[in-house]
Amino acid sequence: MQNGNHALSAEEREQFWRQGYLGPYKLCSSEDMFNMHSEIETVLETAPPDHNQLAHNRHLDSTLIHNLATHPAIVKRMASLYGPDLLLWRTNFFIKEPGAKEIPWHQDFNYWPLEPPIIISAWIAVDSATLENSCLQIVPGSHRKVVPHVKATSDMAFNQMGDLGFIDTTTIVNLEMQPGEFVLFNERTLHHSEANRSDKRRIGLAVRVILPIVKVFDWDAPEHKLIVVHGEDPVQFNHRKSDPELSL
Ligand SMILES: O=C(O)CCC(=O)C(=O)O
Repeated sequence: MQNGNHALSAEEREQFWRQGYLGPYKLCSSEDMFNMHSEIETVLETAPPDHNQLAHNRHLDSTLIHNLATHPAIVKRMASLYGPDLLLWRTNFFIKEPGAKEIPWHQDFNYWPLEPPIIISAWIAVDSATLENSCLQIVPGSHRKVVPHVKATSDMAFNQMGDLGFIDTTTIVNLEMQPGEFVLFNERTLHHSEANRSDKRRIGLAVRVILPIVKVFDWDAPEHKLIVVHGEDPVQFNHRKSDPELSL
C-alpha cells in the first residue's frame, strides 16, 4: 500500500467544501488491490463472528479490511478536512454483480441515526468501476441543499430515494476508478449508481467516519463498537473498541 504525506492543500479543502467530494486518490496500486481479491472474497464468503451480514462491518473481524478502512491515505485526508479526532463507525461493501439494481440518488444522512448528522465517507474501488459496470456518480455542490426523500420504486436497491423533482442531474460527475483508488464525500452529497448492465462485477468498500461529538443512536447490534482512527475521543458519546479483535 502507498505511504507518504496525505495532508490536503488549502485548494483541495476548498474544493471539498464547494463540491462535496474529493478524489479519486490512490490508496494502493491496481495490482496490490488485485492481490487482495482472493482474501476479500474469502471474507465475503465467511460469516462474521457477531452478526450475519456478510457485507457489513468486516473491519471488525478482518485485518485486511481494517487496514484498508484505516489506511493513512484516507484517514489523514479526512483529518485535514474535519480535524484530528475521528471515529470509524461502519464499513459496507457495495457488491454489484451483473444485473444488480440501480442505487437511487440519495443523501446518506437521510438514512442514518446520527446527531448531529456529520459524517465523511471514503468509497474504495475494489474492482475497476466504470460507466459500463455502474460506477458511483455524484452531483457536485448538492451537499449544500437538503433533498426530500420518498419511497423508492421497486426497481431500486434501496427503500427510499431522493425526490427526483429536487435533483438536477445535468452536472453529474462519473467517478470512474481503478482498483485501489478512492473518493471522499459527505453526508449530503447526492450520489447514485446505475443498474449494472455489464457482465462485470463491481465491488466498492465504503468507510464511514464521524467526529467524536456525533452520537450514533440505535442502528447496529448493541455490542457494535466504534474505533478511534485518528487523534482521540474526548467526549466518549459512543461505545468504542480499543483494540480491534481480528480473526481472519
Ligand atoms: O456503491 C454504490 O453504488 C453506492 C454507494 C453508496 O450509496 C454509498 O457509499 O453511500
